[in-house]
Amino acid sequence: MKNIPKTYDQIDQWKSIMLLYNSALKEINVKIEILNNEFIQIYKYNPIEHVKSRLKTAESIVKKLKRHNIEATVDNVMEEINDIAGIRIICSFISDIYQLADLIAKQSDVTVLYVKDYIRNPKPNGYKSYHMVVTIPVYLSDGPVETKVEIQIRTVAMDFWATLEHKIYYKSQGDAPDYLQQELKACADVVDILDAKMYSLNEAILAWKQREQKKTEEPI
Ligand code: 0O2
Repeated sequence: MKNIPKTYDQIDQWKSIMLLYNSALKEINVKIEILNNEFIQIYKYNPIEHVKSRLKTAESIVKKLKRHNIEATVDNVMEEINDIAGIRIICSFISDIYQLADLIAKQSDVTVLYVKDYIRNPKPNGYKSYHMVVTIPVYLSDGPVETKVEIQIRTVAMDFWATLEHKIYYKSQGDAPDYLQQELKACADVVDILDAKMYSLNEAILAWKQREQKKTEEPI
């Protein structure tokens, strides 16, 4: 087995791997942009607030391997770490999340390896997000290479909670006192209420708009 880059050969190998994951990220980004543009064109509606993508740093990869007691080798990185290429899609409403996930999964060159639905099954700390690990072919000079990408889809409110929790707690690996964990969970519950309220407000406004439109269309 090869070790994490120490020699020039290994550094080259590492660079090739990162090029592969970076290319996979670009391909997924284009797919998402096309889906969003199509939505705007057909339904005059934009389900995606914004998209962030990133390549996991070597430091973060090694830390994750250590956390799972896995030796830091290049083979292990490719086999065991599923979020080297990560993309996060921030949607307006929960319904957008499932619709988008479905559209991504249906693309003929995308293979869904597995899904972790932390929206229907939130983590005990309150974390909510829809995760899909997919592969997508990256066409190199000597043929296609199926490359893993982790897609996280969540609402603006879920993202607000997860981003701050990541900053203040997630990386502390459960060392923080109980009362702080409870406070974070309480914040996650507020986020749930906010998501549900914004969704029902949106539905109510759409229904009101339809009624108003009908009124103007009715003969006098
Ligand atoms: P970082 O620093 O964000 O990259 P798997 O990938 O399925 O083999 P893993 O990684 O345990 O195993 O899967 P999971 O649970 O889907 O977590 C993947 C990523 O989701 C994490 O990556 C975080 O980005 C995010 N995540 C998961 N749980 C939490 C949580 O409780 N709080 C927050 N804020 N984010 C979470 P990393 O590599 O752990 O961290």
